[in-house]
Amino acid sequence: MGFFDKLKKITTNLFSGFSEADEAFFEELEETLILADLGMDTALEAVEQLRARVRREKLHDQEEVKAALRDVLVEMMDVGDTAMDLSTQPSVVLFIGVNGVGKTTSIGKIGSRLKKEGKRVLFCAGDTFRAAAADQLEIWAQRAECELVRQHEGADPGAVLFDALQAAKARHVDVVLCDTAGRLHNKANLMAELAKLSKIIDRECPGCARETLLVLDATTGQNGLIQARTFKETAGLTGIILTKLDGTAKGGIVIAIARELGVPVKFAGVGEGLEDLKPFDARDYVEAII
Ligand SMILES: Nc1nc2c(ncn2[C@@H]2O[C@H](COP(=O)(O)OP(=O)(O)O)[C@@H](O)[C@H]2O)c(=O)[nH]1
Ligand SMILES: [Mg+2]
Repeated sequence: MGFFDKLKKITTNLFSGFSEADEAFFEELEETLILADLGMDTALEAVEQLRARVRREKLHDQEEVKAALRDVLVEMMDVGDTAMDLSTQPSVVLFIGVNGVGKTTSIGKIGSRLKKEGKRVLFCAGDTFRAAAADQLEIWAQRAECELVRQHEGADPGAVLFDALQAAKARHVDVVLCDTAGRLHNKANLMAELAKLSKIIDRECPGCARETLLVLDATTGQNGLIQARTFKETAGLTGIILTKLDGTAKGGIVIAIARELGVPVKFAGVGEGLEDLKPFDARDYVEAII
């Protein structure tokens, strides 16, 4: 079974009655893509591109049209490097996003992957808003066999990050994965908090490789796109982690996000277990939904 087999196919009905790529087909395709949460603009553009390709390449049968549709969607998602830059020791990765999207869980899963690749990984419990948040990260640290730096509830996230970076340097940690609180979607707060964290990284680890990953819940569909726009304006995102792709028919949001924000999706989550997150592969993904 492929990683994306838990995704729902979005085009089954569309191609079941396929006879030719005529106007009726393109109209139905547009509707299907909108329902799958590509959003109006991205759906229209995908259909436009497919139409042009069908005409130019004189495509007729179902398999040819399907393959062309897959190519169009894969190309739309090709907006940048999907690998993380972890080229320095330490490298620092910030995980941001609203409550409940899967930040802490994703840190656990990514930590476990990096650990298995032989890296020394340290989690930074930067969500100090609730004591339970650090407890949850601690459980993931044990599961993933990663180190953890935490403080008391209500501590300054900047102080926790400072401690984590000190520890990382002293222990020759390869990657620091930093959790953040989800209550920062007020733009001014978010900007101030991220600027502060960024300054601490600059001071403690000048020139280090960094990622700022926005975690989004795929089941929230177009709402996720709105969140992503706000975060993009304020946070200097380097990538997206899309969680909860398992069992949703709204997986098309991946395509809308990549195309409209120009930020690559770097990881996808399809469940709650340690193994349920992988580097995002656009080709595998499109083959699972089309
Ligand atoms: N089905 C599914 N659930 C997920 C996935 N990622 C996270 N979750 C669940 O979403 C809930 C919130 O996750 P959490 O990491 O605490 O979110 P945070 O508030 O952003 O840190 C938890 O119950 C997770 O198990 C995923 O890819 N698929
Ligand atoms: Mg959390």
